[in-house]
Amino acid sequence: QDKLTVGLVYGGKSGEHEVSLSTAFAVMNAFDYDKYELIPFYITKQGSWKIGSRLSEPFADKEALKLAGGEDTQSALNAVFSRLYGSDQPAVDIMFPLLHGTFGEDGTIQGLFEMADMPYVGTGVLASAAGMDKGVMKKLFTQAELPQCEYCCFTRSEWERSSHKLLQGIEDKLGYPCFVKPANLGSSVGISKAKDAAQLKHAVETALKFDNKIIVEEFVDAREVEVSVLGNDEPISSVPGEIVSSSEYYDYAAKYTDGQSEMLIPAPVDPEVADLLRELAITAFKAIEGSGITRADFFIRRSDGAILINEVNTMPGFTPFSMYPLLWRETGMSYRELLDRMIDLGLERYDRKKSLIYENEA
Ligand code: G1L
Repeated sequence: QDKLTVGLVYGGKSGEHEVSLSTAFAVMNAFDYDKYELIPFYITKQGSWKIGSRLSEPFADKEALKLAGGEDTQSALNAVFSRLYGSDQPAVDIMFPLLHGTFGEDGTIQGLFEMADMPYVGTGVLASAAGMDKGVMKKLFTQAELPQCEYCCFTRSEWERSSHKLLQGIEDKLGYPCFVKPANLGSSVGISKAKDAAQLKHAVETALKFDNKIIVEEFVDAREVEVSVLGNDEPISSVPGEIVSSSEYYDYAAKYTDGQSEMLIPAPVDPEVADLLRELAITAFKAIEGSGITRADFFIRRSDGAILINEVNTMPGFTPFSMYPLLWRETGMSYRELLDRMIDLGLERYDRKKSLIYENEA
């Protein structure tokens, strides 16, 4: 049998548990079972692992993904680490993680796969961790000369030592309103808008409950536009899409909704703007040393049309109705083709790294 075995990992301890299950169900249904077999790995809300049996067709319903009566953590991790046991036939050819920061910082599940000598889909350890930390990300963007909004970044100890000086600095540099966020993007909590010095102080203290590093950003009145990037060393980018919260464009041709907001695909921007966005998205992917996939999120400032990068997301929404896959569909790649490509890229990265190590040992 020459089918590739994909280990689908989903669930997890985070608040994204249900999102992860729905996404895993969509991914499972899109696979071409002439090419792949699937082994489901479910991480419960308590953090234990369950492994299901090998599948040559999707489950009938989402609930079955919870693997009632499935095997325990030890069997699941034995399968992940099967290469290290010297078995000639590893249980899984490649792991496909659909998890959000399950073990605190991102890059951790990728690190587990690295230690297990197991290929995996998506960004590697470094880019996953960088994509999770807004402070590190912004420094990398600066280094790559990407335009971004004004911001301040400081730690808990800097705040404790000199909050007065920091508050003054923020006020002078950013003005009001400004946005205060924990640097770790894993927590969508702890974010607030400050309109004056008192609110700013309070906002920082709130954010410090969720992280030891804080980011404060200037307010930018802007449109929000996103671009999908796919590849390893020579990544390609998709057409841009726009996120709109109002019904401003209610008669626009290709309008999608993911329940939260509306998506205009492609984004109604001039062709030169679209080209620039696609180029900057690739620069951002390279700036965080991405591999596999990232979604680059931009602002287009209303006052002057300036393009600013907001962030890159290494674990974007990934149902067939999410921005990332929809942008590829508009660019000419189906959801199923996208899955094929992502798996190829994960295997390619593994093979390249493998040959490097062999050279070093020789
Ligand atoms: F590894 C991939 F394929 F790159 C990958 C990993 C994770 C793509 C998308 C996601 N997304 C998520 O895990 C989620 C936070 C949307 C939960 Cl499903």
